[in-house]
Amino acid sequence: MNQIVLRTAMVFALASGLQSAIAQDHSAHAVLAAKGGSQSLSDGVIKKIDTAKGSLSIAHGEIANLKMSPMTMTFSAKDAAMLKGFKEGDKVRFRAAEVKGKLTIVTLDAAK
Ligand SMILES: [Cu+2]
Repeated sequence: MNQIVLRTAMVFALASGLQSAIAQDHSAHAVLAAKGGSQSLSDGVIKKIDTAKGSLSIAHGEIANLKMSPMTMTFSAKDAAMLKGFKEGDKVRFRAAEVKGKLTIVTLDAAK
């Protein structure tokens, strides 16, 4: 009798463990989907670049995620190393976000 109770308890434990694994899987998917949706890039042209300071000036198009109209402005790079290989006049696709109150380039790609 005790063994049956134990077995039943184990089956429940297994089943609920499986369910929480499935639930976690779903929430991971939701996070990925939300991330993908907010990763849209903006167009721009590099006007000035300071690889030592890790800052760059970009003549940018509309930045939807920051609700910003086209203009030329200076951004900080999230990481100075990400500016390697870029120069003034380069067309870029980038993502800017507010990081600790500063407008920061978090993604920078060469535009084709
Ligand atoms: Cu701007």
